[in-house]
Amino acid sequence: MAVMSQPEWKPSACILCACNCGIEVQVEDGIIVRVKGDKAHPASKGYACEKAQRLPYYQRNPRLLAPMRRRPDGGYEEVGWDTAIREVAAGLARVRDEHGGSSIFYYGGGGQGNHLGGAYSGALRHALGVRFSSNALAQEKTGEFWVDAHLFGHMAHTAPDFERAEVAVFVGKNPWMAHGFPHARPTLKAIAADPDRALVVIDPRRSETAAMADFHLQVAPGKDAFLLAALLAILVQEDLVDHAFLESRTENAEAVLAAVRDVDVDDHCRRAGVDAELARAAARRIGAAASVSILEDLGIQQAPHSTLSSYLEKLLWALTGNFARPGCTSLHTSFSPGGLIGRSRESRRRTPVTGERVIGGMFPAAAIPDAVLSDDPARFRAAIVESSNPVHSLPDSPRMREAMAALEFSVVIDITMTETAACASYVLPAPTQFEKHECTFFNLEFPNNYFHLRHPVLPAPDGPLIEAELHRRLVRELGALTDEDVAGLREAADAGLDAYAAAFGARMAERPHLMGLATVVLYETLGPALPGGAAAAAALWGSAQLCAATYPDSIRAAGFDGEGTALGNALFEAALGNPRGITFSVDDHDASWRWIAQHRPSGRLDLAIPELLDELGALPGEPDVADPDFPLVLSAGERRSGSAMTLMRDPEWRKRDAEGALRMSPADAASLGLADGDRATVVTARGRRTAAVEVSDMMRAGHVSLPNGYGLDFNGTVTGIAPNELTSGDRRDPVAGTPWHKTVPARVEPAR
Ligand SMILES: Nc1nc2c(c(=O)[nH]1)N[C@H]1C(S)=C(S)[C@@H](COP(=O)(O)OP(=O)(O)OC[C@H]3O[C@@H](n4cnc5c(=O)[nH]c(N)nc54)[C@H](O)[C@@H]3O)O[C@H]1N2
Ligand SMILES: Nc1nc2c(c(=O)[nH]1)N[C@H]1C(S)=C(S)[C@@H](COP(=O)(O)OP(=O)(O)OC[C@H]3O[C@@H](n4cnc5c(=O)[nH]c(N)nc54)[C@H](O)[C@@H]3O)O[C@H]1N2
Ligand code: SF4
Ligand SMILES: [Mo]
Repeated sequence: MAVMSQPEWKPSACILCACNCGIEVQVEDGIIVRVKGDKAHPASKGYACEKAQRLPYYQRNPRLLAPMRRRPDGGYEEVGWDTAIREVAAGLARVRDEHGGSSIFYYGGGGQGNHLGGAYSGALRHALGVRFSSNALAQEKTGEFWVDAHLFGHMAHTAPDFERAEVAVFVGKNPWMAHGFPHARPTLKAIAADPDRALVVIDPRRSETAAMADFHLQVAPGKDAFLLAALLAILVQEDLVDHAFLESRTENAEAVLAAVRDVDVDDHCRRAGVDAELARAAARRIGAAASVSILEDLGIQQAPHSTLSSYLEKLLWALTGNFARPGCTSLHTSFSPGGLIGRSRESRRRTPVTGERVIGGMFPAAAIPDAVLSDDPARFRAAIVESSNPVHSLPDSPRMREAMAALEFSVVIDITMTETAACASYVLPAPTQFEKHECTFFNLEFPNNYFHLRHPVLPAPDGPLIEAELHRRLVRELGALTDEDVAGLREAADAGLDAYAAAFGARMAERPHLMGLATVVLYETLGPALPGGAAAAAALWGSAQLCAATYPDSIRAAGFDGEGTALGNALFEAALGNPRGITFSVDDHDASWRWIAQHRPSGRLDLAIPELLDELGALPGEPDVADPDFPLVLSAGERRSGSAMTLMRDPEWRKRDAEGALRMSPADAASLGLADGDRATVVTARGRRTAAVEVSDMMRAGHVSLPNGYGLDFNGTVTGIAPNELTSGDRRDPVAGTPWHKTVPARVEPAR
């Protein structure tokens, strides 16, 4: 017999973190057997971390193959699609008719599960008059977005440039484990190995990244605002600020300088638990560098003063002029302006019931249970959840389950029976990200930016429906879209994209109410004309047009020709024709200034945010409260090599740390009489859970940690601790509502 030939390598992507690396997979007997980085991907160029190797476990999650309807006894029964669509549409319509569209909330739509499907949910939301939507970003990044919106005059997003930065600063971020910027590990190694460059890490834990650092500022958990204020004060007091930059490129710098000039550095460092001389040395290194890039993440975004800390982090690069130059922070383009990230405006709306800010159109996620479990007539009464697992990922899982139970109607769209699905009235199954056309919407890079339309690498099983089709059917069932609305558009699509663009534009002008249903209109009319069964890619035509209208010069610089809709068509065709991804925009370092000038007449950064400067000024008066019942700080949800949100349910995917150990310092272990491998119970105001102890030099005394993404049900068995059984939603940021998962007051008791 001839030597068996290897199955072909098929291009796809890993979206387990925001890097969205290009990968290649080999499929045997319907199973993904091998995964490697795709050298032909324009951004990742072959890079992929070990987590991508575990993606076969995602594909092997227990699957839902038919819609599920909850029975009165709490169990589920399979129903046919016609029944499911009819009853889900009727259930949602009933709540809307009785209480209005604002009583239905939408959660999810894409993140680490999939990206493209959520684009179609906009049409369903429009058909129902849904006013409040949210997703995981509203429990991590909204405070940062709000600060950026102020600095830049619009809700822009920034990209660091660690590959070229002389000094790299990570604030509450562990890129060795969590990645979050391209080629993270080789880049960290290169910086650490170069005596002319420096790595500064602010983390209470000696994380894998901190262990490589030149300056590890081992801050007391939750005290970053004190430390960041001290670093800024050192820069101002020692005159290490970039006066020319402040003079020519910013407004209201004086208010900021005045606010930080008087900060008592020694006292703030003491409160932050960091040696003041080490802080001074780090600030001097930042002040002296030719280029500095800074990245913040959950360590400050899910801790007290989170929005203030984001602001102070940004002032570090702003006061030192490390912006819009090689090696520094820049703004970047987006393939989906107005999508998940990159909404252009801050919403002026407030949440019902609690009256909190809705930032970037996103309802503060931690406030969802409050908005359900209330007598307020404006409360939420129904939910649509898509590719997200809020019962597991929002603070206070017990209360979130209570909220789900209190809803009059709920529907979950997922590939598997999640903790959230198990609370819903209906569950609608979708194929996995490898069984359909998918894409990467985390286009976060600069000066080149990338987009990847992923082609299916496996056939979808019978039963599940792609999200586009599912939303289309619901929209049709609701009667929001008629045959007359779309008449002739299908034929126009067959005549080519130019003809389609003209016909689509004319129809929208004639019937403006269709704009809100645009993605489903595209799917129904342009979708069938797309090659290779790529109907689900139709919504991307809209993204490509919006992208071309927003960044025409950047797109032309990437090699696309045309004006207006022709440029958008060229971009769309390139995306369709390149299953390994495209470079869709190329910019120079002045681009950030041009984008700022589009939103702010002065063309400058506005540095002063009065509300946050007030919060900064009040720091010294903040009492250090210690609750004797809960003397430790629990970081609930650390990224380890065995965390991947709730994307892989079979615990076997973790080769080590299968249960997710409770990490604690040798000092705490000694005082509690615990040794490595002993079992201990973590107790918080919300709950108690038991785990094995890992005594670790990584931990600071008083700080204990549990990993994220554990505690999942797999065929009836739960392995490890679901972190949000221990957290509470009322501990959240006053500006953005981001919950303080990283600093949960806790105690640990030896378990027998
Ligand atoms: N392996 C893996 N990688 C992932 C993910 C995953 O599930 N698994 N998820 C992805 C997602 S969705 C995200 S948002 C990112 C998150 O990426 P990161 O934010 O980097 O991940 P975390 O480990 O949650 O938190 C980062 C660090 O914050 C530190 N920290 C805890 N408390 C404090 C504090 O009070 N102050 C400071 N300064 N630091 C503190 C922790 O010790 C930790 O090292 O990771 C992405 N990458
Ligand atoms: N305590 C604590 N809580 C946290 C965090 C923490 O550090 N600590 N981190 C927070 C952060 S940063 C994040 S990003 C969130 C993440 O929280 P979520 O977004 O709620 O969680 P995921 O597990 O990413 O949910 C993805 C869902 O998509 C489903 N899915 C996978 N593929 C598809 C598909 O193709 N179609 C559909 N429709 N569904 C699909 C998966 O089965 C899964 O249910 O968690 C947050 N929660
Ligand atoms: S860096 Fe992120 S996107 Fe790339 S392979 Fe690792 S987890 Fe996947
Ligand atoms: Mo996240």
